Amino acid sequence: MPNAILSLLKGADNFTSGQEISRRLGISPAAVWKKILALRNKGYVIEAMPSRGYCLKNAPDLAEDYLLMQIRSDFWKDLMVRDSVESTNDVAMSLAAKGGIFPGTVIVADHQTRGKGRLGRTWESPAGKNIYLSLIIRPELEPRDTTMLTILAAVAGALALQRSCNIAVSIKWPNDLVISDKKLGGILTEVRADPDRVAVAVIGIGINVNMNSRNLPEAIRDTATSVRIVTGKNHQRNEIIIQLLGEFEKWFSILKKEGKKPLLDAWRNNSSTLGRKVNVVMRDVTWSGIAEDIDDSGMLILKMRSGERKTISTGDISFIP
Ligand code: BT5
Repeated sequence: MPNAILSLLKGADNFTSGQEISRRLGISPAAVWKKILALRNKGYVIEAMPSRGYCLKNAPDLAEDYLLMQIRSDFWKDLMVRDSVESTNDVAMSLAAKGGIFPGTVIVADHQTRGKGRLGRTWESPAGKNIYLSLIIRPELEPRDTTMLTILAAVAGALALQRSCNIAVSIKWPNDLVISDKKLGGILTEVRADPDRVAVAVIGIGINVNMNSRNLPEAIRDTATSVRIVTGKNHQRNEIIIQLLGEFEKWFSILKKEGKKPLLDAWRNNSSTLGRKVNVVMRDVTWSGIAEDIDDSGMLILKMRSGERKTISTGDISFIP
């Protein structure tokens, strides 16, 4: 449930008097003051002036009640922010497996102790800096179309970052968000599927937001970047998450109503991969060629030197200079 007093202050252009808040919420002025103090304890900056009342000046950069207040849609049903978890994907999957959790739930964490990438790799997840979140959805897709969810999340992530931080993020096939070929975000989609339908999908998205070069863990110092490193300033994680959820909802609805083409085109328009010479490694096999396109299921079409085309379902790309 959105915090009522926060919604009131956020909706006001300027100061709101204590009396007005008391009246609107049906509580005493002393109770209003108590709630203001509770919000301040959570890191909200609320100015209080005896003659004018209260004014919200600033919010913590990652806050559950702020996010709940901003998400006004029927698509997103619930959102929780946790201080520290092993992996938001694991939390989401186990909640979904227990039932009683709605599709449309978002799990966000400030820190992950066992953040994971594909194939059992580690996702570096230091506290207080970045976005780690998992979306629980019931996508009504056939299992073979699961890749579309990764495509969708990548498009939503790239557009959200372009809009909220004004940076030139692009998508590296299959699941990376990059700037100048350095990785700034990754997506890990996991599903529980019946034979003909995806029963539940958990889409995990990690975005490096406020890490600076000194905070970059040793393991990724040469290959990774963050929004802060690119823009030189800190960004509100709340605002990026709100944009991301908005873009995800929008593209999900386009996928349902208009089919895959608009989404695949949006992916192509934001791709850093297409048209470039690449090596694609899949387990112990490497293919080289030009990354020509993606097909209708999001697989990479590689044009090899022989002229032959190969369709690749997953792998890791490196660019050939
Ligand atoms: C991914 O895997 O890129 C998927 C990352 C998904 C992370 C999110 S966070 C929320 C949710 N909960 C989770 O536990 N996971 C998801 P992959 O393509 O396999 O890339 C992993 C590789 O990226 C690692 O082997 C490192 O080389 C590199 N890497 C690890 N942490 C990174 C980081 N923070 N930034 C950039 N690169 C990183």
